[in-house]
Amino acid sequence: MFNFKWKRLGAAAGLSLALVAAGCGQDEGDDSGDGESAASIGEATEYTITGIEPGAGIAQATDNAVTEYENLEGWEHEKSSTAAMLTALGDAIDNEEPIVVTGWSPHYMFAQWDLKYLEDPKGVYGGEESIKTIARKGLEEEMPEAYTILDRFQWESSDMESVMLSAQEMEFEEAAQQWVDENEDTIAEWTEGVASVEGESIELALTPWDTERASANVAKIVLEEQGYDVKLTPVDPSVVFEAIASGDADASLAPWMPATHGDFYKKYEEDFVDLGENLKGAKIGLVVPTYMDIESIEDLEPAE
Ligand code: PBE
Repeated sequence: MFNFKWKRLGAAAGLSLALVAAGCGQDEGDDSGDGESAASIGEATEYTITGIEPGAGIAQATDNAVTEYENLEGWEHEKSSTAAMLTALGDAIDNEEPIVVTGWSPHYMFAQWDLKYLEDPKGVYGGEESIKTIARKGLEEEMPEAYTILDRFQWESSDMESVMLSAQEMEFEEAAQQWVDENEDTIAEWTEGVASVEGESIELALTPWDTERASANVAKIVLEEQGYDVKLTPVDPSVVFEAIASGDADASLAPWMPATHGDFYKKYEEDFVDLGENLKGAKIGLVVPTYMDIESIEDLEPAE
């Protein structure tokens, strides 16, 4: 899925990962590999899933997972921030220690490290997720030009990833501008036959993750080129839906469906317009380094 090379943490980390991968399947369980057995994963992680911001859809899903999987009895879902989760993941990998995190794609974590999703036989995290565009009722009639562009906004994971990658080294605004400049044909399709406007204000709600910073900043530039005055408002997922449903914000490209934000979606379903997918092939779940010798959430052992 990731067809670019993400900057590595360092050659040493890359090398040790390669060695671990090469050693896979040999001498299992008789040396440092002990850390990989299911029972000691629980002990080594203190029966903790390293999560992200409490308002995230994936945080809600993970609370559900801890309740629904009997083998997660006694496990704690520790919520903090995406940055803290990524630091903990990087540190664990540097030390080849076990760690279980809440992860999602598109995200550079999969390009930076060798990671795998744990199988989710109960389907708590859904299967394949899409990112959707929603608008407030009345937007189509009041701002048909913006509505048409937002309705046509569709891109691939690789597009979103390229903005996210550039944004590691520059502001999201700049990274989005770069993508817009390199994808004139796509933008031309989105804007074909759409009239320009004169400084009409439009507000897009987004969630505070890089995936949505990428899409919102691209939408902002395209709408600005059309003559709009665009405001981006980052809020928690629940507030995104609330803001669109109440008409406080005009549209959002942030909802992950059907699993991640399904509860919020259902709650406000009658009060917004669904413009369909803007990106397919997203995913959320529990993620571990590939050197860990488990494949499924059900392989984790209950706390004693
Ligand atoms: N995420 C990224 C968000 C949506 C985008 C998966 C961390 C969430 O869980 O709400």
